[in-house]
Amino acid sequence: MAKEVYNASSIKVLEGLEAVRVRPGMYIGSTSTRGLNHLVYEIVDNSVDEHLAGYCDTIHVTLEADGSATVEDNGRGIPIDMHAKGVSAERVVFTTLHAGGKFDNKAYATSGGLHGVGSSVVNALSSRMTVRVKKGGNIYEDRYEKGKPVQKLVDGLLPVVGKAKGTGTCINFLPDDTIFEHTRFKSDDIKSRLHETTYLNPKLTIIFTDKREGSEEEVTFHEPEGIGGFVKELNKSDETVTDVITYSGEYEGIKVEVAFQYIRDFREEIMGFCNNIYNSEGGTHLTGFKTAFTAVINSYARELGILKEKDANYTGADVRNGMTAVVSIKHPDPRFEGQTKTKLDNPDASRAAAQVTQEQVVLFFDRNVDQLKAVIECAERSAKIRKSEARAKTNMLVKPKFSFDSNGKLANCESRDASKCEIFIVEGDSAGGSAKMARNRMYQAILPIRGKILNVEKASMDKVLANAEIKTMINAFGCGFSEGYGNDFDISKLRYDKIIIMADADVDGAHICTLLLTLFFRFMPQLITEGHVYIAMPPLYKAMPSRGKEEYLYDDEALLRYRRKHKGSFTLQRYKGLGEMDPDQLWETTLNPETRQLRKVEIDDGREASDITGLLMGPDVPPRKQFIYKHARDAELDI
Ligand code: TTJ
Repeated sequence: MAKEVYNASSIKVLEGLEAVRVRPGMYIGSTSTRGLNHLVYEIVDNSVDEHLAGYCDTIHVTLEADGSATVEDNGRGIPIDMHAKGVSAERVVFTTLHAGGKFDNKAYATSGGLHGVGSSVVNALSSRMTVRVKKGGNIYEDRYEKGKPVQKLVDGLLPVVGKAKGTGTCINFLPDDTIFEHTRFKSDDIKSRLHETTYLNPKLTIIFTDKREGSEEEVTFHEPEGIGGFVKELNKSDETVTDVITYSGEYEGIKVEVAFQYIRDFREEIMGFCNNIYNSEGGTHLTGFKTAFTAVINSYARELGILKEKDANYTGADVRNGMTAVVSIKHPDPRFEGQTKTKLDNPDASRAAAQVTQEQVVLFFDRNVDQLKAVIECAERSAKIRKSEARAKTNMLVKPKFSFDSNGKLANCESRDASKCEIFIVEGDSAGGSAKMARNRMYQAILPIRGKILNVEKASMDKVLANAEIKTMINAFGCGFSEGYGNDFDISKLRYDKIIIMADADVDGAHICTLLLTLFFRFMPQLITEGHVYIAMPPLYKAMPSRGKEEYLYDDEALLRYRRKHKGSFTLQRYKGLGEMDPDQLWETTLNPETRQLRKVEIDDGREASDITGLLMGPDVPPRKQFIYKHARDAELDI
């Protein structure tokens, strides 16, 4: 190995990259598939920055047959000349850890914050990496293994390995299988992220190629309509009630671009981007946009006499009812806060988004009153429902005539030690009956509910709340409920550590799951965020071999495994529903904490939820729904 690797500054560098290998999660979030895909984004974002600088219009992203990934652009090429440290500048880029300096390094002032400086991290986490730079008719090459340079330099500079026309950078890397749990990139996630990148950069083309055996494909992403096209795509399977409306402007050196459209559904999906990077926790750009938009719509509604003097203003949520929007800003010095550092924090971003919105939206609606009226109709529908929900809630709170167990269906447990208690919400009376017989009476409560009673349209949550079984459930939990966080809800009063939804693995079961999760998420979100909600996973099959022990199989994969492993003959019983199990079986497979399988309902950040849902449902579901569908679908697929 070349000597120069071991001079003083290099040793410091290697210690830096070693730190990345020791705690990879600190640098790429996780070592799951998500962290793995992140490696690709870290590299691609460098080429996108080169595009933003005006020098690159095409990026090739290739998942190679050998499991590595290649990113190639036609930019100016990473600088390869001698750096102050006595080696090629390229080597400095790939071996210097920028962490810590990420947010205040002016050299990266136009980058999105978390990206653009991660190439050394990717290097450190790759068992091998090859860098090729095309410049001045030559191809220069450098190579690394686990972040350490293995290419011999020529007087500190990269060797020429071939001739080339044009300029550009090409990186190939193989993720280290001793670091990552899995090393198979997930092409659907990568494709959707690359697609998103082309919406945000309408002059950029990204060509994605999968060369891995069995999943070969090539897709070209190019979206000349920009974020307007993005909104159109998000709404492609919805009934729209306005056009896609786009505007842009600049204020205090911050560029603001917005596209929005309303659909005929009770949902809101607003995505914020800063310097092309998605901010899953939102931030000041969204706050500014929302505040200004709400004010504009309220003042129009009064002007048009739709809101009378005695009427209260529409709330922000009313005004955004049915809105799909993308807010994309370019900021010279973005700052981030929040748990995952994905919440934009710059106060001037709020001012810029508000200013541009206030100006441009008024300009547009003044000339397009039909579009304005469609928006106000959406706000009006939301306000109506909001008021009826408030009424339903007051009714519940002032007349708690239902007792702890209003209709006698709850079979409560004996213990009052909440940390040990569980409540099973069971679909169907017959499964409920079996569960009551099978349970551990000390710690397990059973509440049967009937599916069809719950079958209420999503808009009429007040009806759901009026439902006796749901009342019983809310009373049983003991912590009240409230829209959003805070006020009436008190998690410390929760009577059960685990709330376990037990439903059949069919469409009705998934529907019940969806409704319950909707209800929890909307009125008792802390049940979910604090990890109290679970979905029971009863087995799909029981395999009974002619000799040997019978075995419960929880999914089709388990069945396949069983078939492969088990050569002799066996009888297979398929459970169509919980009702088919006798109490003993139900205890063993679903209730007994020692043997059962539970899926904990967890909240991912918006991005992950949207990725997964994108796969299953198409990218047209807002975050809350995404979350709910995700779990309901999981239930449908896996229970
Ligand atoms: C920097 O300023 C001088 C001209 O080149 C600029 C530059 O860095 N260009 C550049 C970097 N283009 N492409 C990259 C790049 C591409 C990949 C795939 C990965 C990395 C780390 C950088």
